[in-house]
Amino acid sequence: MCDVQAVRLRSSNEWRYTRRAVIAGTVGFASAALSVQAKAGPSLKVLAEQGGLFFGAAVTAEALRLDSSFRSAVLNECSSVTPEISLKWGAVEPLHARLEMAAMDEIAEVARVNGLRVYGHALLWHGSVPQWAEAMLGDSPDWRYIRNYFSSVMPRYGDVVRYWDVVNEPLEPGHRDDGLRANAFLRAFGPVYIERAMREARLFAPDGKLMINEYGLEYDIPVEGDRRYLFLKLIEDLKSKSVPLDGIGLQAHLDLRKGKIFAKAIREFLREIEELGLVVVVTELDVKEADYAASLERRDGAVADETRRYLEVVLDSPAVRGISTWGLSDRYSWLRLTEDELASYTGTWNHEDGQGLNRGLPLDAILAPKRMYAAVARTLARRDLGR
Ligand code: 9MR
Repeated sequence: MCDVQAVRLRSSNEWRYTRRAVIAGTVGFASAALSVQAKAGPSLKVLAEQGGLFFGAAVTAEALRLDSSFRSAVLNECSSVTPEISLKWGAVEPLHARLEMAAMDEIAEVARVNGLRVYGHALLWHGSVPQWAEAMLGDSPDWRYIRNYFSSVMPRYGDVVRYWDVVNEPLEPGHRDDGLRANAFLRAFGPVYIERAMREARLFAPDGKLMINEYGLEYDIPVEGDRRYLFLKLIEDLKSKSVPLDGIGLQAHLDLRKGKIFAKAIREFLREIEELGLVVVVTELDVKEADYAASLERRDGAVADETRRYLEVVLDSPAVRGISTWGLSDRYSWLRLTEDELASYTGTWNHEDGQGLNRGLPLDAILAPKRMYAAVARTLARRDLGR
């Protein structure tokens, strides 16, 4: 029987707890390296390459540095890594004019040494504006803060970064006709901040692929329908002004609580994107589960089925250039169970083997490939055959 208090304690900071424990070596993941090696068949990066794509995952510098079995899995499977945190403004310049690049330098160096690309996530994002910038942009809008940030990171990593999420999550339906989110940039500079950011980014990355990355575009629910529509309108507007926009990132945080993906709408959306001549990258694929009490087989089956449904639609588009998952192993996932979920599933799992975690990434907590891994592999392989 699970002790509620213990679960709560672990859950309130569950992911960090787990991560720290792994890093400290206090949690037994001894079979990890074995299970990765035991996997048969070509890696995801090889399958992706055969279809002209890249396969990547979001990582932290800390996990790459301290968790050697995880690092091996990343190097085996990925041709691209996305810094989960280290490139964001809040991470790079937590205090004004005091740059902290060590973590991002580490990720870039791992990429250089091992022949990987870095996916440049993310420059302007409401979720990572340093406090000083939030205040200063509020008091006296000065574009130089943004220029300094761009000029500090873009040339420095330009050799390994091909794609840049210049603007992340600019939309928030339901507030303004244009659907733009009232973030610090909109408040300081008005809607033109997006155009300005893209033009600024072009100066520092003349050959980079400049992207806008967005979430919540997959399901048949009103807010996501609105977001698909508003996203297309925004892109059309930018293209009509010859703004340097090369492509869009589809975060693809799939969510089994929302039902099944709305394949028809996604197809239509992608067709419009193709017509606008833009490329597409799936940037943050993972799956939030709906039922943690089901058997592992059912849980992993549901995650894999939704992944397959989504990738079958998206990989059908000639505009797609690559897929990244938001983490590679459930060991490091931002998808933590909510308090309510933990309360309702008390006693269901044994945390030590990672079953108390969300199982929405290709590898489980001991780095063994799950059915989601097979779903990604199979859809990538089919794209190859289809060419
Ligand atoms: O997964 C990321 C988490 O570890 C960070 O604390 C957080 C703030 O930097 O950002 C998370 O990543 C987000 C991504 O940058 C944008 N899309 C949603 C992701 C999950 O929140």
